[in-house]
Amino acid sequence: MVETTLTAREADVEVAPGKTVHAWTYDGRLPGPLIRAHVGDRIVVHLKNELPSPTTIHWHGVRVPIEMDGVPEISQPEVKPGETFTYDFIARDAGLYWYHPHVMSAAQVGFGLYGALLIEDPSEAVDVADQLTLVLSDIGFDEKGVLEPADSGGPAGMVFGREGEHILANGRIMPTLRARSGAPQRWRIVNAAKTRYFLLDLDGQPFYVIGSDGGLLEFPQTKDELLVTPGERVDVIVTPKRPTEGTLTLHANLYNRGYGSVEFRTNEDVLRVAFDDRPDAPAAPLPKVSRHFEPPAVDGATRVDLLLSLPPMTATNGKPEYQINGVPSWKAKPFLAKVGERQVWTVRNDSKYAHPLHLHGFSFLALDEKLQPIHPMAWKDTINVPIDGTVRLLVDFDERPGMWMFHCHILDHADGGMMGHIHLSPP
Ligand SMILES: [Cu+2]
Repeated sequence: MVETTLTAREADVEVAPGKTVHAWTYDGRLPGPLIRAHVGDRIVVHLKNELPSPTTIHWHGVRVPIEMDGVPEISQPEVKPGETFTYDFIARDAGLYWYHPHVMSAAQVGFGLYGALLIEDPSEAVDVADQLTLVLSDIGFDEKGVLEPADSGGPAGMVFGREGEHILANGRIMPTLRARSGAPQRWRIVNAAKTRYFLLDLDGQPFYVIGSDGGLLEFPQTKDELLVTPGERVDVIVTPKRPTEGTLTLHANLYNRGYGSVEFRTNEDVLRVAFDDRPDAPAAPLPKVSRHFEPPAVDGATRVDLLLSLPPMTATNGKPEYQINGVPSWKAKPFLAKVGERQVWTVRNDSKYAHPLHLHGFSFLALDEKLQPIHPMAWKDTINVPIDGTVRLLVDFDERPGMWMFHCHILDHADGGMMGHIHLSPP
């Protein structure tokens, strides 16, 4: 059993030498503490709320019972200031997951409330000695260290999705990672930013991708750039090699997720890799990491169509609203599913902004336009739906009935209406 207490409270945290933010934190830390467990462990987390606002914890990507999903008024009551709530569930699947509030999510995540949960399966050991969990995020604050208000920019801020000005890697602005040149490192990365996309580039050195949201891939895939959208995780092996200039930089390249994301901007930096004095490690083949997936049959699966939109003239009280199938979340009726049912969702994006769609409680497989699995197969719970793009996914609803949410993980978009529910009923 892994048992811990997380105290949600305000704290001054140093994000760079001499630069302090008065952030919202778990245990005074940014990001919150890394929770580590093994498959089969029981995880018990006592949340103490010392914030001036109600909160909860959502265990992003974890197959928890609905009572542990952290959605107020659906799975649990809000945890009010001064109260505690105990989360208690079994770690069923290996992978990097993360935790964050599901109350005023855009505000609370943007203020600093997030942390990683690493669930390991000893039988899936990957032979790489140097391992790092990397929580990427961003934060906005003024010269006095006061957080940028959650409603900055008004309705236009919501439509775009608010990004914090400063990129953080494990809570630090542009930290330095020390490495031995030529020695492989395993980086498990989560994008915990409320809006920002990270298109990662290690000065052109390749990423050997071995895992995704829900653990290992069917087989590894080498990439020069790595897109990690809000809520997503990637598991990669990098072999940083000393360049002639001495250090490497992990950049966040521009990705067009809608107007304002590439205009008037340049690439930004995430962290620096510096090399110690040891000679280059001898070249060695990268570990062969694979995983068996049952090829999914789509015959007999229930078909569900989702249309993501931002109608130009629609408004509730004069404000723009994001919609799924023509309605914002506050007017939506739940989608329906039965325990044991297989569904194939076709999600079309008609909004001129990209959206990382997240399904609570269940993982899915991405399919191509012929409804065949996209290889390498991967368990996903968050998937990017590009501008004018369509994604297709297959989901099996297992034995956990309840009201489960799905929403854009640009949390301003979720607050702005791009959210829905699935009522999963017993067979
Ligand atoms: Cu969105």
